[in-house]
Amino acid sequence: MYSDLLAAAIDRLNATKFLLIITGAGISAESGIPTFRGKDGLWQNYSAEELATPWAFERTPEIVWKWYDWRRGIIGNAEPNPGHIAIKNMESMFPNFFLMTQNVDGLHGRTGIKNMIEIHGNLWRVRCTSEGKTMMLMDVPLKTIPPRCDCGAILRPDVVWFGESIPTAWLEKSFKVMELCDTLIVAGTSGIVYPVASFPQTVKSNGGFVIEVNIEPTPISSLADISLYGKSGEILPMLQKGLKH
Ligand code: BV8
Repeated sequence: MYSDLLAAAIDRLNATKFLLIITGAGISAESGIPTFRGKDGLWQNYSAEELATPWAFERTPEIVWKWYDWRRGIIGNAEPNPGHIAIKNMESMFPNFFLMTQNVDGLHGRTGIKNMIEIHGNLWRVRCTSEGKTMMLMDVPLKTIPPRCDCGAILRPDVVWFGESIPTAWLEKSFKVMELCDTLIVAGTSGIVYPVASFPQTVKSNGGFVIEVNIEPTPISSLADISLYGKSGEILPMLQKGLKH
């Protein structure tokens, strides 16, 4: 029924008091959303520097805005997949649980999960470039590209771009849960983008147990205690079904 590695991961989870999960774009791949660095990746036709940076937005706001509109068009038709659902189900199966996602697509939030931070922001939210206040894009009149705040300043996607620091509050929360968790599941991330790429090592150094879920080996594989190679939409539900909690 289960491979030995899957059975070992389930044994570990059944002994876990605080489960931390970190996800990346791979968890949304089975919802039809292209990943960043895969063969059909989002970055394939563009370089991150051209689009996901503050200086790109300053130089060509319309191009950057339209790239996010294109992505919202794809994401708007996507549904959370069994991997997202399994994570939501796990939330109530552990004494303590926390999800940290790098994804900006909002799919985890659509499962109703509560204990979560979207550490790179959310592309359905926008932020005033002058006042810093945020609002949902659906509440903004789209008269111009990019749209403008009622103060007149242009609005930007409320995401963390390359070269931008992750908000301190989110970083502080991240380091707290990495200290407290006894098991980390890291699913669907290439382990390339910092500072999140360093988080599995931080959990390891804190004495935590690391379970990796990915379709292929990544830089995280060398430090993971268990690497489960396969689709997150298949593996995460199998892990969840094996839980006794
Ligand atoms: C920071 C939001 C301090 C926007 C994203 C030079 C100048 C400036 C900075 C740097 C620099 N060099 C390095 C840096 C640091 C930089 C960085 O790490 N760069 C990398 C490329 C080397 N990091 C930053 O800039 C961060 N801030 O460091 O602040 C600072 C400040 C000033 C100057 C210096 C430092 C901010 C990083 C956040 C960037 N924002 N997104 C947007 O999305 O539009 S990053 C983007 O990549 C997404 O958030 C994405 O989630 C994230 C990580 O990618 P993954 O999620 O891992 O996706 P990927 O496609 O790579 O991998 C998918 C994986 O899934 C693969 O492994 C695949 O095998 C697997 N998979 C596929 N299908 C499945 C699957 N697995 C399971 N099942 C499947 N079905």
